[in-house]
Amino acid sequence: PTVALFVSDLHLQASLPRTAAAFLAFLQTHARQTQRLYLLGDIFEYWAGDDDLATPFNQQIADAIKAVREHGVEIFWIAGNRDFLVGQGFADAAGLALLDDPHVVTLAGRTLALAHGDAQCTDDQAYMAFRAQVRQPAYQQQFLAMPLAQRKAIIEGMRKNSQDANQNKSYEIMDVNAGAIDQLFAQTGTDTLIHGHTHRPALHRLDDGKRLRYVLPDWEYDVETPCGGWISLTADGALHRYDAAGTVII
Ligand code: OKV
Ligand code: MN
Repeated sequence: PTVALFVSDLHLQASLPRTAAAFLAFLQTHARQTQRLYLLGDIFEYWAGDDDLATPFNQQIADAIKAVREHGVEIFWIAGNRDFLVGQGFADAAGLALLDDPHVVTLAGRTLALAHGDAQCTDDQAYMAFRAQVRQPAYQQQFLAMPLAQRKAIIEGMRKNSQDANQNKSYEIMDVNAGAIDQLFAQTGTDTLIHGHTHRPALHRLDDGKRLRYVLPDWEYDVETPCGGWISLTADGALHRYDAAGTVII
């Protein structure tokens, strides 16, 4: 059994059933053979509030995660930029623990910094402003006080606007900023970082290999060439990247 598995950016939604099926299959197999499962953000395409557990699709995902917890696996969650409204209601329903971003943990003798990755995309100033606003407790309180249907309509409207806006953004500004990554290493006192968000899966060796930045893949199975995968930490302290087929990449 592995010590920990890390996944992110599944973007689960009822309209993409193959991706959901791939995640449910992952929960039935690989996720049960690890001590800890870390869900590092954007597991859902968006989250409108914990009362959206009333939607059968969302409840099904929560139930499937909870079943893994009941199998003995400890499960941890860092919010993404789409599902940051997940609260204690969902955490209880799914049997998982909410973590701050970034989170530092030592496992198998290895100290890791874990993050979603959006907070390091500092070149996208419009996004950083939006992020600062929607992460405010007062904003969230006001938002969550609205009826669920209205919240969903607002998010759908933002999604449409952002799809139009992102077409005009360069590929570069939607990646992490090197200085923000340096700052994260300095602030956490770590030399290994795992994050997602950018959809550019990779292992970056920085400072002559002194520092490692692992980037998780997004999951897309409702397309001709599916993508996905995860990172594992084994008892010897080794990190490995796996692709959608469960084949080790490195
Ligand atoms: C995704 C990005 C927009 C980058 C909003 C509650 C709020 C969810 C949301 C709205 C926005 C995600 C879900 C989107 C990614 C952008 C802009 C740049 C760099 C709320 C819950 F605010 F109403 F409370 N959102 N969207 N960006 O349009 O898909 O990642 S999004
Ligand atoms: Mn993201």
